[in-house]
Amino acid sequence: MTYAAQSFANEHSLDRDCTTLSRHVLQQRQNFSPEAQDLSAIMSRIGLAAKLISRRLSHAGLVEGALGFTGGINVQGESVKKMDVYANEVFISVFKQSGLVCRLASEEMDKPYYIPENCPIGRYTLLYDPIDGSSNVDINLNVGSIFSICQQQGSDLDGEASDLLQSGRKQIAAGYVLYGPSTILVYSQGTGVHLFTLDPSLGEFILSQENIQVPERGPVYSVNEGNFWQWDESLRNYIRYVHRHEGYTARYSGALVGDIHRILMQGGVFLYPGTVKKPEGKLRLLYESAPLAFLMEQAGGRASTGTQEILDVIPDKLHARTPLIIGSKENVALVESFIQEEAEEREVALTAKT
Ligand code: P6P
Repeated sequence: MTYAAQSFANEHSLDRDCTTLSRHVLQQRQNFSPEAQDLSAIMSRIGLAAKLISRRLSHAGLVEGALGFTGGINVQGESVKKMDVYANEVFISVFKQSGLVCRLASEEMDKPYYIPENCPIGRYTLLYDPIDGSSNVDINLNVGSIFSICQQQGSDLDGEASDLLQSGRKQIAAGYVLYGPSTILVYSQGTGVHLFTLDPSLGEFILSQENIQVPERGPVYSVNEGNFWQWDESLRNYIRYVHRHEGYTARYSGALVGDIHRILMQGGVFLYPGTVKKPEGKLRLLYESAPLAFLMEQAGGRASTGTQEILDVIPDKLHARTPLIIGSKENVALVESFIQEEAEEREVALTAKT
């Protein structure tokens, strides 16, 4: 190989290895404004949190006290895993002395956590699910972290962080970390969806895929069919449809991030519908459905409650839940068509009675 060709190959390889999270944020903004620098620094710290959690997960079975339950119950009424607590504290620690993030809102904390030294200078809030799918932790299956970055609106003098109760379209950036065979970080700041892979030898997340587009339609439907009899008839009709038609395959891991990543990469639809007992469903809007919806829309897909775009939902409380139907445009539309059909039949029946 000529020197020039070798030099080009080296340059290309080096350039790729130097496309870290912080550099990519600035590249995407094509400027070095204070806002761009802030987001670059925030993403770099999220990357640090992901590395710390990935390191813990990679040998949790050898770490005293890393696995199992704490014996506590979180604000969601769920049993808390030791890894939930550890990961939550990691995110808090990486943003201390950052001057960037004043508030953190987490699935694991009833109220937002304020980092005094960062307030009020830091005008950003991180909303996150530190370990999503923690039921998988003790059996060494994939888990994830989900994050959303918002700009603080107003002074929040009462410490209620009521400005967080806003549409998901106000998010500045959002993403997730998937702790799988490799640890990857997928994010968007509104200019496409990009994937970084952790290179343990460098200790850096390196860009490995840019501008991911979810297929218009896909074969996968991802849902916990164990809840079948708790769903509305419309969702049961959708499941009957995919059971009876060629070209569909079921995949469900019990951990949202892994299931969503499969949909993002291969197409299809993930559903966590409401049930008769819990019409609002299980998944939380501000730090699960909304960040994932932001990503999916950026990738050319959709995310709906079944009757409303997820990104248009304005929550009434921090830990509000919504039903979630998310993925390829055509697959989401198919699910919605069953919901619409059922609603129309009910309307007709109601009209006939009156
Ligand atoms: P189910 C994990 O607890 C989680 O919040 C998501 O990661 C996952 O998609 C869902 O709940 C699984 O819930 O009811 O199917 O076990």
